[in-house]
Amino acid sequence: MIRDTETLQILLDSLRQFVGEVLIPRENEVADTDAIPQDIVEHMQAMGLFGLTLPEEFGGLGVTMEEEVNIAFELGRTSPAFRSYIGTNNGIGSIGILLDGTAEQKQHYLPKLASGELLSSFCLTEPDAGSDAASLKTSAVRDGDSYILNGTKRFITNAPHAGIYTVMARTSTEIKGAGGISAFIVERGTPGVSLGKPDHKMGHKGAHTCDVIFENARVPASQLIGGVEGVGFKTAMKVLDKGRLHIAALSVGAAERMLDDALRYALERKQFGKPIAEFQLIQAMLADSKAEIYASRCMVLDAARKRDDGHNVSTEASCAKMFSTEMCGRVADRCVQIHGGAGYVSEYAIERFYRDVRLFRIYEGTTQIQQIVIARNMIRDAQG
Ligand code: COS
Repeated sequence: MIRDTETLQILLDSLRQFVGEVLIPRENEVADTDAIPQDIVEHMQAMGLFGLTLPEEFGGLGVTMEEEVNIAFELGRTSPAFRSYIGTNNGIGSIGILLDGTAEQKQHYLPKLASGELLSSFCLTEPDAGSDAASLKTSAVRDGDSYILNGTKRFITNAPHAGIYTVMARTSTEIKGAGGISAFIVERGTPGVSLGKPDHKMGHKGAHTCDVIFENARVPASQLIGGVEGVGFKTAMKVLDKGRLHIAALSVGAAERMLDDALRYALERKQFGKPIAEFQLIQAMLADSKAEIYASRCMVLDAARKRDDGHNVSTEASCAKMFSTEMCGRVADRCVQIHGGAGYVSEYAIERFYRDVRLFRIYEGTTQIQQIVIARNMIRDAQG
């Protein structure tokens, strides 16, 4: 749902300008230094980008899902590290508090997240619990007015910068699986909370992940999200339904950028006496990419509108994430191919994008997890 087409268009135009004039020219710097420059962080803060999805009452822009995916189409056109920096506050790090938090928790944390004063991280994955998220082992044992947390969370985006962590931990050893999991807001600086070494990743330079380690970390019971035990896994799944749609939209933006770059290259690069864009085998790669991006764009928009209409879009979000991220991988591969040898050297952005977009098929649920979610929902619906 788009609330006001004109207002949205102004926002999208200013974002496109910001991406084109400020972010794209700094991509190499971010890749080389493995950091988002402070002036860009402040620029993103001034533009209100940390609170895009948070309601206006908490200082955010309160965008709808359809508006959000349109924004993600634009942000996807540059290095994912920029989006990643604002991504957790708009998505996995804040949405659990927004959807299931108490009034006090929302009032206390969401304004700081919306302004970018505070960064948040989402702590679900563990060394032995990735796709099988319900098998997580981090424990939270009630002790008076507190819970004592023990365990390790892995690959946590923005953990080195975060002021709060939304942590899924097991409050019940008797209830196996999902029903024994609760969600907590843990503040940085809590005694017993420490960070592991930075992960050295294939791509996404400038976006930082590491372990978050809990060793007898005492967390006040008031930090239990929603004040209810045993529903933390559901909170995480609802957060991911939304996050998956966002990643699908980012994949569309990234694929559009790569294809634009490849088309420009194909028009400039001459072989056999003419621009390679005039060769039909190159045209096939351009055309297949264009059509697949278009299909993804339609799919993402449709799923976003359904979510705004109040439908459960677990299936659609997984379809969009699976199709769009796989599409993005195919487009990346073709665009390297169109660049030929130039696509394998870092002078051209496609070499970096090829590595960056590989993650889209993995995080917030692998393609294989999306297949499982889709098929399970189909079977459940068929059986009534
Ligand atoms: N919204 C709300 N509730 C949901 C839900 C959703 N999208 N998906 C599942 N649930 C609920 C189920 O209804 C079930 O509740 P009941 O026991 O009351 O019926 C509960 O959560 C457990 O669900 P399920 O039985 O489907 O859990 P499984 O352990 O079988 O696993 C998958 C579910 C595999 C889908 C889940 O573990 C998953 O998404 N894994 C990937 C994790 C991931 O994306 N990690 C990325 C890192 S985070 S960036």
